[in-house]
Formats: sequence, C-alpha cells, structure tokens
Amino acid sequence: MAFGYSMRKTENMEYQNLLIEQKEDIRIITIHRPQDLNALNTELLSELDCAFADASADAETKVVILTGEGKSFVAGADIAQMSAMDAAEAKAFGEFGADVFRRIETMEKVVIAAVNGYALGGGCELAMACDIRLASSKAKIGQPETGLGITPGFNGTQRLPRLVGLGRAKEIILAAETIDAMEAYRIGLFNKVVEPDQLMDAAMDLARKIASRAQLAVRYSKEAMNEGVDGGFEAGMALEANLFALCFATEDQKEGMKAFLEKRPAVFNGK
Ligand code: CO8
Repeated sequence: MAFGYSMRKTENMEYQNLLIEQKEDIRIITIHRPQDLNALNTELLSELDCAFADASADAETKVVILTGEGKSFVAGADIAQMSAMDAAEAKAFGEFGADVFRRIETMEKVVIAAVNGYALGGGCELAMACDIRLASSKAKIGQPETGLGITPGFNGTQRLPRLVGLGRAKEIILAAETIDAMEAYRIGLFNKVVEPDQLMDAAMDLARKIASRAQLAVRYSKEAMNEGVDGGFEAGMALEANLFALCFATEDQKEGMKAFLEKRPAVFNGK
C-alpha cells in the first residue's frame, strides 16, 4: 500500500499548536490550541503532518500517542476558518485534511488516540484515522456536520461505517448525534474507556506493550489489515501471504520462536 510517510525529517521544527514529548520509544503528540478547543485550522493540520512525518522518520520511536490539551481532543475543523470558504477552497481544505489523516492511518508505526474530551467532526475523523482509540470517561464523540449544513469532509463517511457498521454510522452522521464515551465503547468506536486521570497511563501501557513486540511483524500486520479492509479480502489475503513469508527473513522471527522454545522472553531488535 503506497501511503504513509516518505522519510522526511523536520529537524528543529517549532510548533505553535502542538507539544511533542518523547518517553522511551514512544512519541506523544499533544494538540495544544485550547482556546479554540483544539479546532483544526490549516496551520494545525500542517503541523500535525510534519509532526507525524518526524515521528515516522525517527528511528527511536516505535509507537505514537495522539492526545489533546484541555477538555477537548479536537472539537472539529475550525468553523470560523471554514465559514468564509467558497466551494473550491472547501474542497482544497477537505482534501488536505483527508490526505493528512490518510498518511497517519497508513504510517508504518502504530498510532494510539488518547481521546481526552470532545472529538467532534474532524476530531472524530482524526481519532478514527488512528489505529486504536482509548478514551476518558468524559470524552464525547460524534459528527455534528449536518447540523452545520455540511457533510463530514475528512472521510468520516467512509471510516465510521467501517468501524461501527452502516446503520449506526448513518444514525450518528444523519442525526448529527454526539455520543458519550460508554456508548462509543459499546458500539466499538472506542477500544477502552478509563477514568480521566488514568488515560495517559493506559495509553502508555498499551504503547509499551506494542513497542515490546517484533516491530516488523507489527508493521506488516497493520498493513495487511488496512489493505484487507480497503482493498478487499483477496487483496488482503495476497498481501498477508507475502508479508507472512517476509517475516521468515527477519532476525526477530528467529528470536521470537527460539525464545518460545527456550521458555524465555524474546529480545527483539527490529530487524
Ligand atoms: N471551530 C472553531 N472554534 C471552535 C470550535 C470549532 N470547531 N469548537 C469550539 N470552538 C471555540 C468556540 O467558538 C469558543 O471560542 P470563544 O471562547 O472565542 O467564543 C471556544 O472554542 C470554547 O467553546 P465553547 O464556549 O462553545 O465551549 P463549550 O464547552 O460551551 O462547548 C462544544 C463545547 C460542545 C465542543 C462546542 O464548542 C461545540 O459545539 N463546538 C463545535 C463542534 C462542531 O460542530 N464540530 C464540527 C465542526 S465541522 C467539521 O469538523 C468538519 C470536518 C470536515 C471539514 C472539511 C472541510 C471542508
């Protein structure tokens, strides 16, 4: 699948709307535009694109956690910016955001969304572009666009039905429904819900678990799942067969199986 990031590193990039932290081999990207509840404008989308490209190129980073500062993960695309757009500008903005999200979704490293609060419109779409969604019990998620006179524009119409089924997706999008964290968990939109002060610990625990696995196997598994969902079962079958075989050319496959037979934990080197 030809998406994800090429190896461009954005050395010394200064972000106006993001905080970047490195904890062990885990990169934490925090969206920080709290005065507007982390609403996504063009500048913030560009910064996200750079920050994920940087995490992708960073050899130390194995897993990325994406979260938001304050009471919101992302309260949607910036309505003030969008309100002045004509159709051509809206198309360009929608396509830019959709491309940024698609690069996040298809990057070779795992991305965990730690949904701390509102994830509405573009925020719901951004969370859905991440591989796994953990949420605070205070989180609220939904697609309010039809109440603003628009459709979702960062591919919510495509990702939501894939995650929760067509009927539920239609209810959420057509009725512009915002649902609470437990309901989102019940329908499979959130993987797990924890108390607000436990959210980052839960995200770190999961990130560490994934980071401890054989990284090529993690990457290939993600790629095969994405391909199957997007390109169909047979395309996914073919890709899985190739990637499965490729694993047998890795040092980590030798180590993983040897460690099992020797009844000891595996020590992977990512090769
Ligand atoms: N855009 C711009 N500003 C926002 C947004 C937003 N999406 N959300 C909140 N803000 C601002 C508010 O205007 C307010 O600013 P100010 O203090 O200057 O008045 C500040 O953030 C705080 O917000 P509230 O006072 O409203 O806070 P509340 O706690 O009362 O309410 C809510 C929180 C419920 C989240 C409320 O702010 C809200 O409903 N926000 C809008 C949610 C929404 O409709 N999101 C969807 C936007 S559309 C979208 O995302 C489309 C994506 C695809 C785009 C494709 C492009 C073509």
